[in-house]
Amino acid sequence: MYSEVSLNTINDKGPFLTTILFSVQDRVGVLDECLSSIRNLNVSLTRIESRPSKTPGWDYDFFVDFSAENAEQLTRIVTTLEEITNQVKVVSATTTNAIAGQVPWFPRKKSDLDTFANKVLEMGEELDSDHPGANDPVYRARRSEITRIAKTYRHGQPIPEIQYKPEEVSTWGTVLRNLMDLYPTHACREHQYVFPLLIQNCGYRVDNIPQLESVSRFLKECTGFTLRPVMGLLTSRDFLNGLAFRVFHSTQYIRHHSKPFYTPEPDVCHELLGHAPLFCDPDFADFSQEIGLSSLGASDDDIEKLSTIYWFTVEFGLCRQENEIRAYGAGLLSSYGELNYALSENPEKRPFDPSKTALQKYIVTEYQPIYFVAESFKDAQQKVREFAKTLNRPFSVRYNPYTESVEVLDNK
Ligand code: HBI
Ligand code: FE
Repeated sequence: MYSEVSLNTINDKGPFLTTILFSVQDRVGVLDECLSSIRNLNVSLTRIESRPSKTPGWDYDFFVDFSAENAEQLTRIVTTLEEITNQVKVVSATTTNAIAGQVPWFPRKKSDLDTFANKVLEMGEELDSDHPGANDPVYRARRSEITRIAKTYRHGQPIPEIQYKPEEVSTWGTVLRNLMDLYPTHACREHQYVFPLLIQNCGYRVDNIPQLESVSRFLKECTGFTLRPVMGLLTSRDFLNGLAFRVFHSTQYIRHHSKPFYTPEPDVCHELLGHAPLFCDPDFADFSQEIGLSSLGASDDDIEKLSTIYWFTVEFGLCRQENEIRAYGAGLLSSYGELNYALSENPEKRPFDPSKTALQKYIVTEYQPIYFVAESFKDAQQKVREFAKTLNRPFSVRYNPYTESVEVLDNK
């Protein structure tokens, strides 16, 4: 299951960021012996994780990460461990030059996403001057009250409920009532399939704003996706990294009541009407996670390309269904005006092809002049996976759903 690095094939000089997997049979002190043997070689560990072993005859697997100065030291660690247990594998040994010099930090497990909680580009309090709520102190105070939840939220906690004010519910109702008219003729079949289920299970109604926690639980049952509250815009890198763990960062506040059909940023209408329904679809969930996995440790240039792909798919994607073109992008499914426009004759439509789509320039303040049409989510995922192989990253990753963590494989 794990790519095993053979010690005598390591030619690089090192140092190596190494992950070793060793298994033990349960007896008092055995882990201590293994770790002491590493400590005695003066090597410090950066991670240790355990799990019950899947290999017959062994009780526990341990994954340990450390930096080995050179191939000799790595060999010595392995041989020393082999005196205690003969079940030792080098899962990966990547030169730290490659890692430290080029590879940005990235989350290895779902709870690492807690580190993004305070890292927002725009703070709740400091709205741009052209934001409809910029000069409304009541709106701004309400926003800070809601974003505080995101700031203190930690992995594993239930998302606190919000008692939305009548004015907020009315804004939501206005948006929803309008969009419901267009969904039957404009939304993709996946959106149409799940919408009644969201009405039944999560309180999607014109007189009720659904709670993130309730929607998150429902998504989890459908595809394993979960929502995580966020204060505002994250960097593209952090935002895409979340998708690798099937986590969608979702705002919880609502747009300003003075302009129910306009918001310069994501809000709860955009997240719950545009994004959430699609994450209920298994193929779409896989597709989104594929973009996320490609973004882990990607270069800034590659993040740019993946963001552009995200933009023209998850946000503004169209797809072909029974010889018709339908919308699946959240930016369309949450905007009456652009949903109508996108399916009209006016904008240009091109087939989705990641290597071309990734280079397409776009503007965020107006309707898109060009949309990309996917054949299916499975096809789009396959294409993104092929595209990801062309990005310059010295390793590949695999998601382990049991541990909700990524395994880093040194071969591409
Ligand atoms: N952050 N909270 C949040 N929501 C988004 O939709 C979002 C983001 N950061 C970046 C981003 N979208 C896009 O610009 C893509 O680049 C990922
Ligand atoms: Fe969005």
